[in-house]
Amino acid sequence: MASEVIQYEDVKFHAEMSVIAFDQGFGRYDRFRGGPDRYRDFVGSGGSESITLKEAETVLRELEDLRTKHLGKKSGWAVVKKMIGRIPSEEERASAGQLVLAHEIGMKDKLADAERTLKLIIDYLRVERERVDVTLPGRRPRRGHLHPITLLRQRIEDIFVSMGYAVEDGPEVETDFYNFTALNIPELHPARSPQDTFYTTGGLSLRSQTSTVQIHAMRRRRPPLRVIAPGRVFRRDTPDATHNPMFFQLEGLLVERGVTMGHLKGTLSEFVRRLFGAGTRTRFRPSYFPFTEPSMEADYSCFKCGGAGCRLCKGSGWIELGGSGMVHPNVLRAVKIDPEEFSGFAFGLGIDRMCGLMYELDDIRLLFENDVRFLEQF
Ligand code: FA5
Repeated sequence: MASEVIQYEDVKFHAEMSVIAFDQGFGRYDRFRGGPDRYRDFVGSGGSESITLKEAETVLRELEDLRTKHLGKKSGWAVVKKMIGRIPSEEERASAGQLVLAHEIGMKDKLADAERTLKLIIDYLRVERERVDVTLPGRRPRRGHLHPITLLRQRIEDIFVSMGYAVEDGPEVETDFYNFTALNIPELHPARSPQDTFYTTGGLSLRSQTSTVQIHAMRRRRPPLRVIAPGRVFRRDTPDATHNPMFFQLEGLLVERGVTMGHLKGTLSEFVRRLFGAGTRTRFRPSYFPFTEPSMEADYSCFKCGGAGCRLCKGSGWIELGGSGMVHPNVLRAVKIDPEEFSGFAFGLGIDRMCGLMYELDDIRLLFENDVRFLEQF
């Protein structure tokens, strides 16, 4: 055919054959034609025809293949176009050119119409797939709750706040002065050993009792003052069912004019009545603390058996509340308060052991194991 002379009729024939072949191939995609709104028939609630995103993407790829096959560089159509140049008559060449162009536009229009519909369907279905239904119920986050020690601490705080006490805070890392010396425990004093704590090489230590806050409070606020100071303390104690090397205490301090042991006893008695019930009794035993004089241990009647004796109170009917006493004059002097003018009382409770008793725990170490099966019970 290369050297053959080509006539208009030849081009027309080959062009029409090619168009027929194209139309045969395109036939199954014809349903996607119909103008810019045709896609609506396939998507949304009003669509009468249906197609999935995957199907639409496949069809779009097939249309691209069809275009290459029938109109691409190596297609029969490319041959037809080349034939035009070999028509000797200029007039016929022009007519053949127009004819071929008209057919080409016809085929391309069909492809473009179907492709536009498919692209719109694909866009719509992709948005649909990624759409978030904001009306669906959310996933509820698991809520934590307060630790049993915190719950008890808050109950104790509420009672003392209602009696006019302010809640005071103090550092957990202390100097020797606050932890011992100012509390009337000089160097080499034997009272340091049961309160042995953790020291840094720089002369600091972790406080072994919240009594340190007595000194901070008296330096910060001058008397008259009423404070409680809950917080973490640290001791070189070997862990067992009633001991931890880290535990919580709550300190109380009242310094005013004319304070007596009667005020101290009345305060602690009222406190246990509010915490454990109106029938709760107290008793006081002599004791020793370097920073109080006189000193005493306070006990309260067992909240479980009412004093008859049970497993909880080990048969005695009494439970130990903590240490207490009248603030030692040396302590007042250490913070430049005149013991002739002011007097006061102080007390210190161990929250962990109290918490253990109230919840009937066999072992206070459970409180710090962070086992949610345990913690979820409170
Ligand atoms: C003191 O720490 C004094 N500061 C209390 C005090 C304050 C007396 C004010 C006078 C005036 P003691 O060492 O006894 O006292 O400890 C008080 C409470 O802490 C104890 O009753 C106990 O409940 C708790 N406790 C002591 N060691 C531990 C430990 N290793 N683990 C858990 N709780 C402990």
